Amino acid sequence: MGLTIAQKIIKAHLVEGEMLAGNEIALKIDQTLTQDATGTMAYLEFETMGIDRVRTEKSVAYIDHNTLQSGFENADDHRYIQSVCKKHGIYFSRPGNGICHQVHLERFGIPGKTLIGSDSHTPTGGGIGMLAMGAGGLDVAVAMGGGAYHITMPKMYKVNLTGKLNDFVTAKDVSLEILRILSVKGGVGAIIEWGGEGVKTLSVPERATITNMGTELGATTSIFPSDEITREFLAAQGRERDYVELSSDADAEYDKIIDINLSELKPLIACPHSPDNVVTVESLKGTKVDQVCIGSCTNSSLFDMLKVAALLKGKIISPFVSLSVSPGSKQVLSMLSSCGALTDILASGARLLECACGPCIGMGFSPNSGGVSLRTFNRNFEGRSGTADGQVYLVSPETAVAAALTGYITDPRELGFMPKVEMPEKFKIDDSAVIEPASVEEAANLEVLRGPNIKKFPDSFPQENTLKAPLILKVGDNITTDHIMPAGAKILPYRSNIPHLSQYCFGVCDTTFPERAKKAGRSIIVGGSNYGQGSSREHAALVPLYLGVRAVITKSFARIHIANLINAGIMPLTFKNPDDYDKLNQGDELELTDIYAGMDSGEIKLRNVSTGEEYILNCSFTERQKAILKAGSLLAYTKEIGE
Ligand code: MIC
Ligand code: SF4
Repeated sequence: MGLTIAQKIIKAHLVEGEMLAGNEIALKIDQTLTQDATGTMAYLEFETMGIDRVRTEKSVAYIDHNTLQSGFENADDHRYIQSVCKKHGIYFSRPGNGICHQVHLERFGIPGKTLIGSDSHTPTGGGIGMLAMGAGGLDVAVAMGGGAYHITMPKMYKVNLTGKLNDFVTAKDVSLEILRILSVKGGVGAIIEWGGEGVKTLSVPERATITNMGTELGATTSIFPSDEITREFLAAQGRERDYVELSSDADAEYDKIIDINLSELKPLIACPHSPDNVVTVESLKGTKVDQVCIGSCTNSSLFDMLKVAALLKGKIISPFVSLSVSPGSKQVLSMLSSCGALTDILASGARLLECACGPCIGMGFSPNSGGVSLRTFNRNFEGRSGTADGQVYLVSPETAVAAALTGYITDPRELGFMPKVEMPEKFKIDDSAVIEPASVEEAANLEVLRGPNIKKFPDSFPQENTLKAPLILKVGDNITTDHIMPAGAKILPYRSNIPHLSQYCFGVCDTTFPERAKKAGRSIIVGGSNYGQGSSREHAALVPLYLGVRAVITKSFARIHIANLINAGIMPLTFKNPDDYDKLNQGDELELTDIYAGMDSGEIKLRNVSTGEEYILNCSFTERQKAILKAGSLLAYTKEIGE
């Protein structure tokens, strides 16, 4: 049987396990990336492992999430990351150099290589045929130390593209269409390969928009073939040597095939508060808009920005709308500036923000109360914008410009003529904002600089055979990591300070949770399906751990979050009968007995002490996962086995 693109890369990197969907496999990781909001924790974990120098082919640390440095906290964390990088062999991309995924695609990504990043949108690299996956910080730390990355061997889905996008219909609309078809749970346990004749009509930045947003499907990753278009992109980045051709075999088999005819797509929009809440832009025509944001790792390429500039040229935005534009990288910004496109953007009345995540992670530019904000981003989870009742819609850059000009949700096709935008033959190459690590000799004498914001890592608790604890919080379906551990300008500076962060845990759902959990000492959370979707932040496991959470029982989990829970030593369990979810109430006293035997048999008994009822919970832990839970955490386990 032939192989898919992902299967070929997996085969070439397999260090353990069998390539059968559902089996645990371990992969050799060629490259890693971190960003500042997850990076401090990842490097603290790396340091605990006592390894002098990273063992990957290339590891890069980006500072892009919290670049405001509104107090010493972030400035200290950035200085810490920079000093760790210098000492341990990691490249350091300075604040201002751009968003990790955009810069990595431009300067470091290589087709056919494996990449894991402590950020859920790492699959952006799939746009050039990398097997790129989001992971928790600890998994990235282990990979930097040369350890393998463990995942469940995914199923293979294929999206077969035919036709060609019409003017004003974009790669973002393709992403929204697949979300409409599959939903935010539809990609769980799968890798999505994009193929078919239509692929040849999509440039690398368009492909990267699609693989970036594949994260919102819950997919392990998404990937495009590496072809002539990839070669041209790499050559334009001065990296033709990194090109390898990659395609699936003609007889490769897929678990699901979805057909999309690009020619038939219309401009789409995701309504609050979920990326799969998708309708056509024309169906919302006339809705008043307060704010428009263009940027984020989904839509901040030079290609996107040049289209925005061409559409804004000679026009002035509506006086009732505020428009922000954040180019994805220093390369994008400097090229926009040298060709004059930046002037067209600014002349329209737009505000230029730094080349960083910015409003996407709630770092400023929050909408007014109840305000309607159209964003070219990938997530519109409740409260993520920083305004609790903000109404965030996800759109393409073209739809964003149409709304900024008219003040209302407007089908961009009404703008009339779409100016032609070409990809440059050569990008402007200037890597001066990437600081190289020190040589081995030099590194030995370097000091790592730590600030007072870096607090102790929470203690881990080896899993005991019985767990008796109250059901401290019951939540519904599709709980995101933004619910569990919110981000935003007020909280993000404390990503290396778990005690401080803990005050905000589950704040969107229940502000009394942190106090109640602390008082209970140890506790259990119950959730619905797709619990923990969204970000890769391991803080969504570490903070509950700090507050005493010992087990989370749900209908189902999102991939990265379940790994983070296990790594932190919190037991993730699912209801054998999903209807039992309805029989549990917040405040019930719960008891799990014979946990060790249950881990082996795959079923653990849950007794509701308050009602006397009993239920069966599923757990399908691998031997390694059982050992991690029994040791108390992945770090404790790694130390135990002396990896
Ligand atoms: C996000 O988009 O939610 C983030 C912020 O980039 C996160 C990482 C984080 O929480 O630091 C992600 O997607 O993994
Ligand atoms: Fe940054 Fe937003 Fe992309 Fe996350 S989704 S990496 S916050 S731009």
